[in-house]
Amino acid sequence: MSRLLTVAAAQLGPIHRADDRASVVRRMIALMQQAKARGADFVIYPELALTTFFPRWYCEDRVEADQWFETAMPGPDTQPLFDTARALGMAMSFGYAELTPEGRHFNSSILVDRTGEIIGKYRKVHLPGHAERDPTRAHQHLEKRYFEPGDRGFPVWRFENGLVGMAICNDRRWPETYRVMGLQGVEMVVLGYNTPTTNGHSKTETLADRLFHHRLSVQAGAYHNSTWVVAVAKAGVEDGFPLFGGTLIADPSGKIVGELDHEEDGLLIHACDLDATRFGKETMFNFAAHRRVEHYDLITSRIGVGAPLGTTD
Ligand code: CDV
Repeated sequence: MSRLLTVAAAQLGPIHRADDRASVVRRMIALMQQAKARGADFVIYPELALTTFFPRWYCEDRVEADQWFETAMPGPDTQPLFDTARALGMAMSFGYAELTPEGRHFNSSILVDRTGEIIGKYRKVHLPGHAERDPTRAHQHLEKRYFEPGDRGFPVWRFENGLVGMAICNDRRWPETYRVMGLQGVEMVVLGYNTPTTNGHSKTETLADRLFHHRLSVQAGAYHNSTWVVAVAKAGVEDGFPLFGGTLIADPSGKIVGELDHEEDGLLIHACDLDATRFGKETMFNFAAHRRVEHYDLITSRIGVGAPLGTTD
């Protein structure tokens, strides 16, 4: 018998600075209700789903940015989302800015089961951008100012009769993200993102180039680890700053099985057979049979590029 998990990638259109959490949660609930009506069991929302993509805004005093962080999950504004999920029997995952009781700041996401219990938390490892205002850029990307790198690695959880892991936005571009989860047998990676349509520097890179690299990264991660990947955008123009859409689901062979073609709130639904991950895991990417870890040392011992190791013999 196949293990079907029907997922809903719940893309969110723009969230402006002036939009409050309660209005965003209402949009998320509307998407969840539609997803349930269309047969989904698991709804996945984007990175920093509750607010505008605030790392584009420079706050001289970092404490000012705490307005965008959650000190409790669920909190008063997000409780209705949890209540709806429990009432509908819907599992969910979404990203948010986390401020811990110790005053630590993370770009986080959670896995919530059908009873509304948080069973897993991930904190974004690969933080792009910069920590200080950069006047040469068309827009700021201050993740290194507002967050510290995740401190939990890339765990995988037993979830919905399968093995599920999380990643966040820039993590999707790093093969290590998927491989660490692949080594735990991951069958589905869920990830949200906020990706500007321009990079702030290049005059030549097109939106088509950026969407190509988004797809390439997700499809390669899926294929190399024989896992489903559900990638969910926050999209559209937030206070004049455009984010691309491109919400998609890649199957364990790396093929895209569905993709949204707009930048508004919307759903991409697919019944994912978790057993479809077996073929790749037992053949081309049978790690136990084929990996040669004695040659992979540089992956963890070096961070940047160093001297070449080639010899003349
Ligand atoms: N939110 C992100 O991590 N965005 C990055 C941008 C800055 C390139 C991304 O990888 O999509």
